[in-house]
Amino acid sequence: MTVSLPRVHVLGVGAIGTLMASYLRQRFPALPLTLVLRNQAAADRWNAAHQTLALGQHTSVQGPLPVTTATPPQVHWRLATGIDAETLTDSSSATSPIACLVVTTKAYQTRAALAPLRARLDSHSVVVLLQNGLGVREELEKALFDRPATRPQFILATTTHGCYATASYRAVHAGFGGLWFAVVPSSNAPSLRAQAVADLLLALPLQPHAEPWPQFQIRLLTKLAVNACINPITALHRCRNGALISHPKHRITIDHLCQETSTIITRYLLEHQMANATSDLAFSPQELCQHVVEVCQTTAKNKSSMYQDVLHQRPTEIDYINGWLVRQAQRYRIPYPTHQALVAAIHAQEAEYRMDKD
Ligand code: KPL
Repeated sequence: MTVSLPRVHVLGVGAIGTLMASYLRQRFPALPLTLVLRNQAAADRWNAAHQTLALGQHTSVQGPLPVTTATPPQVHWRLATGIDAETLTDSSSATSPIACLVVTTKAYQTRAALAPLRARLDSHSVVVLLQNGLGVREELEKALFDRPATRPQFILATTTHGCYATASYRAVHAGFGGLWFAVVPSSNAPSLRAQAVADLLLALPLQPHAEPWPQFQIRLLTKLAVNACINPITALHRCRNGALISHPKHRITIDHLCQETSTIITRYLLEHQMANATSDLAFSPQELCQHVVEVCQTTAKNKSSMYQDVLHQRPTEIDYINGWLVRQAQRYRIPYPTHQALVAAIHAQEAEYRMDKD
């Protein structure tokens, strides 16, 4: 049986949204592609950008560097044309069902961004979530898709491609990494459409890897653990990743974070029956610390994504990184003083610049 290419809607057209939509358009020129724009201002910017997406490549790297780097394909500017746009606030905007929605909004924006599209998503839809941290899917299920029978099929994805926006609908693909994803098991019958979307992702020249769900969960937990032990310290001390390993004070904080994180994740693995010799080892305090130090070394010159958020006075993803660990620790009644202190300190910074803006 052949499944025709579903129309793909992309929600969240920042750096990663531009990367995904540009590569989808380049790789599948006949694929129907629609950008979902937040409001009229976004639609005006789309018109000012001549309804095109541009993805460039520079040799100088800004923004978070991927942990694994390889040479990006030698293309300097890709211009993606022939893309439709829908504005959420436009009363005449489409009401037709959405077959495939690729969501690249920040974790904390996702629920509000998806809510206006709820009526267009059902168990035949596939939603690809590309957020940092953990907890977004569970939040969406609780708030928007509480009836399992009408839930879309979720695909969770994570990327190490380094990409930053230079203007609206313009981004630079600065570092070549990989794209990993997994279809989330659901009680609904496995859908052919989820397979078609997985095939689309696998065909992108972004080093894609489809993984079984348990293996992918370990990948996400590992990324979360590393981000939780690096990002908030760099954001609070306004330092690059490399500084964390050269300052004894930061090394002590990392040690405490690794201890707490290891205990929390080990309990989580047990609860979800994911514990085995390999995962237990990966999340021992020693292994975790070693991994964090290695990431600090390989990304020494990077400003972490949370440091950049704080620098630009944007909300951070702390609630989906350390906040997620805190929520698990509370459930398990495990102490989490270092994570708690960091979450509180980042919230205080966010509140300060929110007040400055008001
Ligand atoms: O993923 C990252 C981030 O900044 O969010 C690390 C690995 C810490 C690189 O900066």
